[in-house]
Amino acid sequence: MPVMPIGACIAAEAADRAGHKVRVLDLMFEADPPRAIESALRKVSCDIIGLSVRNIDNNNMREPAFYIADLLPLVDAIRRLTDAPIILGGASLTVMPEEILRATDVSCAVLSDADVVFPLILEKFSNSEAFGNLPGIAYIENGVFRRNPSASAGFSDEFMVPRYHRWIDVGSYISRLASAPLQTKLGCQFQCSYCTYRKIEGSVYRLSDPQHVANAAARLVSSGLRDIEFVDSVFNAPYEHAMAICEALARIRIPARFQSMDLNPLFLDDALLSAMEHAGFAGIGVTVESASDSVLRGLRKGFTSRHVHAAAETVRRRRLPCIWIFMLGGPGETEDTVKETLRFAETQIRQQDAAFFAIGIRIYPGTELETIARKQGVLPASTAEMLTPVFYVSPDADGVWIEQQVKDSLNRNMNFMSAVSLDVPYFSLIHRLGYRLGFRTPLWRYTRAIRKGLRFIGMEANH
Ligand code: B12
Repeated sequence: MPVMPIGACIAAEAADRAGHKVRVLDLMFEADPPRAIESALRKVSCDIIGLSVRNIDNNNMREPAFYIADLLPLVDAIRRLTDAPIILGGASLTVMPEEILRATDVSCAVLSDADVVFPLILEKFSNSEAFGNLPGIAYIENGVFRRNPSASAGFSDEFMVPRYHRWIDVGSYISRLASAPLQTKLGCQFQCSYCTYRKIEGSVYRLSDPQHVANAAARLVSSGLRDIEFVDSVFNAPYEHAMAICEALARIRIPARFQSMDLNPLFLDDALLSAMEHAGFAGIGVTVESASDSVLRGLRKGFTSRHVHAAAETVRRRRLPCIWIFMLGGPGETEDTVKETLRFAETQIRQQDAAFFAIGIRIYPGTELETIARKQGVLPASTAEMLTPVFYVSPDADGVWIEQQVKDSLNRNMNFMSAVSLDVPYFSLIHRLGYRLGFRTPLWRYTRAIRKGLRFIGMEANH
């Protein structure tokens, strides 16, 4: 699933505005990334190289992919051709900075507010000055990991929408049904036991000005990017902010199709969905994870099965397409709770909507899930070893049994999918074909049609 590299483009834009000469090499569609790097470095001589590393892994227990292993040959390719310092940035660094810095052995990483901090680092390197006291960075000094607190000055409205056309081949993304990311705030106040969002964005909200968000959306649309996805950790919290964003979007009346994959059922009501419809939303995702109270408690979701059922009723009253996202195997999961969640999905989700099931939860260091897993004796890996994906499945539920239940449910419900459905080699082809056939994002709206089509030609994923 191609995702536009917003972080890399923000870093490039900030450096450019600070007066540096900037080139972006987007490796997303390169068949041989190390070779692409070598060929670029033979043409351009660089003083400093920034690497944007978004994902550590694919969060998929059944077919885990470990992307940091792919990063090392890229760093080697750079080192073969230049001595330029390498600076890392991206969500993966905020999740596991020490482990990735040690694995790659590069100069430093930017962990927050790249638009401010990246130009400051560039200035320090340009003047051959020490950079160790800059806010929001991490580095290894004499074998010791150092991390400076961020000096957050609030949400930066200025860099909300980088000039994508200047930095990357936007057409390649559009033709694969990618949506343009737009962030309206930083911060997450939920306490979910497995989640990294507070580690990445902090737990204090930093809100943007809704009118600036609307203006940014208008700029995206006028540059040909009509499919816009809100990438806030949770779109509808704080509720008033989400409402203000929708109202500002509705006022400017632009031909955009908005989506957000991350709505919390606690703050999902008719007024919000009505405001989202007026704003031009084409689809929403509700991340309930489970419909069972004991699992919701174990995941520390902060809501109960009553809220999950109420959210389903609200969604059924509106016309917005919705995808329901579930995560099975969390603390407190048993055979009964799995059945309860699947029963909810099979009876409460409309035929035209979709459901996604993940099985097993990626354990990240520093989360409450890590503590729970260690207490239960199911996590032998040390913190450093946790860079390579490790997953949690409740000791009270058998992973293979859960997989079979999900498989059976998928066979009964053509609008359901699991990580296995996405892990097929022709997934990218589906996107390109979908675009040519006139499908528009979010693609999950067509889950039933796509699965039926694939089944008809005998190519459906073997769930
Ligand atoms: C929205 C979102 C999605 C959306 C994206 C929609 C879209 N159109 O962009 C969807 C649902 C599609 C998605 C998919 C996936 N996601 Co996601 N997603 C997020 C989320 C919530 C926000 C990402 C975002 O855009 N943030 C806003 C931008 C501005 O922030 P940023 O990219 O981090 O960039 C900032 C800094 O990192 C820095 N920076 C970035 N690059 C660089 C480079 C340099 C040199 C410098 C100096 C700085 C710098 O500058 C930016 C501004 O400060 C994050 C969690 C989070 N709160 O960050 C997870 C997250 C990024 N996703 C994650 C994962 C794993 C995935 C998937 C692999 C899941 C899956 N199984 O499919 C896929 C991968 C898709 C892909 N091709 O990469 C992980 C990645 C880390 C990890 N654990 O491996 C995160 C962190 C969540 C988590 N579980 O911890 N995701």
